[in-house]
Amino acid sequence: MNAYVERVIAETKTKNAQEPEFLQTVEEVLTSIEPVITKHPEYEEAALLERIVEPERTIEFRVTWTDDAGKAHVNRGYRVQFNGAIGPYKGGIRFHPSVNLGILKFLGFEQIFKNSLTTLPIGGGKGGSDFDPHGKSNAEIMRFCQAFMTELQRHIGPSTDVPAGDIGVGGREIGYMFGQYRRIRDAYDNGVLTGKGLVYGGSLIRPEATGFGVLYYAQQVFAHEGDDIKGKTFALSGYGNVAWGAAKKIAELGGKAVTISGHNGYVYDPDGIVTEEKLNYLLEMRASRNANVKMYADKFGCEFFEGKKPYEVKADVYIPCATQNEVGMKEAQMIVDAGAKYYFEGANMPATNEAVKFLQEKGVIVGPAKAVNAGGVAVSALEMAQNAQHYAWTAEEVDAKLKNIMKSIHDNSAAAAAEYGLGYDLVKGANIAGFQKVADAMMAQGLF
Ligand code: NDP
Ligand code: 2IT
Repeated sequence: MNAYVERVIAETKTKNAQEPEFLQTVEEVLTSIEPVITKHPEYEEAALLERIVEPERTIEFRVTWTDDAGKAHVNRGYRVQFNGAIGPYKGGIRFHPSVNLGILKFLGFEQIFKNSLTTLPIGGGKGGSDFDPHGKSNAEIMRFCQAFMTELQRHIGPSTDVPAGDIGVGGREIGYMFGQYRRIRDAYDNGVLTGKGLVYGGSLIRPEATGFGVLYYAQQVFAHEGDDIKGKTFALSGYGNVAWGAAKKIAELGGKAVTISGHNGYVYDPDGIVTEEKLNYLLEMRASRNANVKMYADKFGCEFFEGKKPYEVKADVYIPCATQNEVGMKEAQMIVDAGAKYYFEGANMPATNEAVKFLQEKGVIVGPAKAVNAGGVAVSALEMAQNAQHYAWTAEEVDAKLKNIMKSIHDNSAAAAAEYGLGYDLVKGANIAGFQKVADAMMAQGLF
């Protein structure tokens, strides 16, 4: 391995020993950009890699809120402003009990290269809290969002840092956070958050963007392979925003999503999640106080497999849309055994590094998260552009731009891999293409 890459990985491991998810992505990205580092010895003199693995700023704060009985609770809030070389920090907010600084650093690090790949001017950031929205009333969610934004508002702005949604944060939460920002700052800075409701500056297609983008990217891969989505079965994990958008587009393109999942198991629907009623029910489930994937099985008379993951179902294409590291070696083996040729990452880092390598070795085409799910943040950047113009584009305009962006991401990744003699390796290609632009910007801007 390149000695500089090796040294920075080792130093990062020593410095961040308590952050396994962050170390996982650093190792994955740095090893795959090795040929670029070898080609550019000047990066070492400028400590480029040491800088790129260190967030420009991390903010950690207390969030105090009261439940419906009047009892006070304290959660931890965070914002990681990882890299602003190519634009304002941009990335979602996650509310989930597992959230800690290491998880947000992994997500923020991935976001740097994903955002660079979108071709739009956005830096990388991520935030969140260990607050658990499951089982909370609407009023409790509102009070939590207000308390969270009361502190966060002093660190963000339309040209400094622009949060959006992620796990546990959708349109409702963005609305409450935007309301609190406006109340405190007394300014209609609607470009400060994305994923807003349509009536106060949101963009058409933003709710669908991540899932639609996954399929637009997949279409490019299918075209490369001389294949077609029509008639294919898809195994999805998750039942939230990303899974919903993906299932909807799969149905539109003549495919069939046959599984969805949550923390407690998965549902198998052999007829496919293809009707409007079923697709809309996913939205209802996600919004309900006791959201749980079993609700789908109960409503539509399908089987629920408690405590199991959907990878045991045979499908042509696998698209994880839930959380990190749900695909280990066991699940990767199931995907290979099913004879599937395609695996696209809707979620962020859904597989271990070992599992991704194994899938590629076995000839499965892997579409990596930072390319495949970039449609969400790309339409967020289009929302920022519309807000800055005090204007709104039609759904057709936004959708056409999203399609073009996903094609560029695929083509630029494939071209970067080819340039370094890596064949059609979309994983390394995405890392190289995403990294190169950020590296050029950092080198041009001097030491920072
Ligand atoms: P949602 O909150 O809408 O849905 C999350 C889904 O993941 C639910 O089905 C949830 O099930 C499941 N899930 C969450 N945590 C776990 C866990 N620990 N184990 C098993 N299942 C879990 O989130 P999104 O759809 O927005 O996000 C899904 C993934 O996509 C995440 O990795 C996110 O980072 C990524 N992503 C999201 C984008 C967006 O625009 N929203 C853009 C790009 C990537 P349950 O409720 O049962 O826990
Ligand atoms: O992981 C992601 O790209 C997101 N959660 C979306 C971020 C955004 O700013 O729209």
